[in-house]
Amino acid sequence: MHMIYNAKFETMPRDELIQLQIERLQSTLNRVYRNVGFYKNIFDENKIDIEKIKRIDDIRQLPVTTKDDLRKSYPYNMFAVPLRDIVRIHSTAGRTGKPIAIGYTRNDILNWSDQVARVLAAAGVTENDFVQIAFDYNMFTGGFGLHYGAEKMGASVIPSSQSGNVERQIHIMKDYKTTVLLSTPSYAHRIAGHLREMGIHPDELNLKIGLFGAEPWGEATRGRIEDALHLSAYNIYGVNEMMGPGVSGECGEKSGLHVNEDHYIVEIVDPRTGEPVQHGTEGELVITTITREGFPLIRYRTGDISSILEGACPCGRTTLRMERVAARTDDLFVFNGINIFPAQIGEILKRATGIDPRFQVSIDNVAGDDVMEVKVEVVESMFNDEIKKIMALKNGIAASIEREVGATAKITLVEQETLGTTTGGRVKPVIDNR
Ligand code: DLL
Repeated sequence: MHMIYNAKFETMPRDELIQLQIERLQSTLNRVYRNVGFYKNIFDENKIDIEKIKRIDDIRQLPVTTKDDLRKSYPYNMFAVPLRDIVRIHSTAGRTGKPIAIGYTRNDILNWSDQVARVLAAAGVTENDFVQIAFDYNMFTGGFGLHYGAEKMGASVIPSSQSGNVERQIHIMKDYKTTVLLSTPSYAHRIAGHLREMGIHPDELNLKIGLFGAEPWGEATRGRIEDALHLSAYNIYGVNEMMGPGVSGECGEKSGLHVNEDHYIVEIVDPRTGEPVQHGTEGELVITTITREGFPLIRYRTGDISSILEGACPCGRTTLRMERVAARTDDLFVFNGINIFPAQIGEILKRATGIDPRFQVSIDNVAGDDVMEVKVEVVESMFNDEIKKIMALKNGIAASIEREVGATAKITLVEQETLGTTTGGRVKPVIDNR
């Protein structure tokens, strides 16, 4: 049985935990009402009397917060503390390419580290481990978030980041005797592929545990990664707006992800009506932060499809478990750990072509590597251009996607009306064949 990092909160009797959630929710509501104009306005508009939110189910009376609300308040309008109290800023993709800025106070960072340490411990990581963090260290929360948590638990942290050079990653793993790998599942796949090419048997490495997240993956992928890297693979979930990784993670049972409920209240709602659904029913995951100082969010619609699992977990934790996230309610897709809205690509295409072309993104897995192709419908006259001009257009689009979105894509120009449409005449923006 793996160690429980913060037994006080992870094994708290449910009635006490719920009481704690209510108290923390009330204080959060008071703070956002006082300090965040957006919440004052929507609470007033909806005639919300925060004093009347007394039971956990009362949360349903509160309005939801969406990604668009956050985008509109870019950069600092949703921060609930003076900027001098912010010690860190991360960011995430908004719907149309305009980002969302996320602020953390010193306390937020301490809480976040604790949440991550719990998730690592639940997978069996201890202070004796060498933890290689192959997530990007930048405005994305993966690298820094996991780093602080792993360091907090006392592990030896190797911040290798998600470098394009997979062989270097493997050399580090070999030389430093890495025992725990943290990355996206697709990157773990790439590592496995390179290992084979380099003729290194996984037993020449010291890997025991892998924690993978930031994009959807299932049991088939778990099996493939475990076989290829000879480790035990665990799912970790998080959202930049909710600090980052650390919202939930699997324990030794590998049957659902335990939510850090002393920091987050989770609900599942019907994505069409917004009405809460019963435990066990699939719907959209909605999260409320209840300890966050810098960037508290009330009923944030994550766009992720999940469900709440019923019943106690044999691991001893009393916290609710969520089903792994396999799909989203919107067009956001995750490619090599990067969140991308098709609209971001649309903006680039508009600029590059001078028209507003129809396009379709397709994602495939080719021999373990995820690859992206963007098909763009261009007007016929463009095909009459010299080859040189066409090449320049394609290269320009690819370079902009690389620079602005951070992803490599193959660009294919197609004639108008060749992309298939769904009912309603809309081109399906993303075809995910992974
Ligand atoms: O991906 C935070 C993170 C970093 C999680 C490292 C785990 C490990 P964002 O970039 O904001 O944050 O992306 C959040 O990614 O809404 C899901 O759609 C998807 N996602 C994250 N974890 C998982 C997972 C980080 N374990 C979005 N399974 C979320 C499926 C996941 N999807």
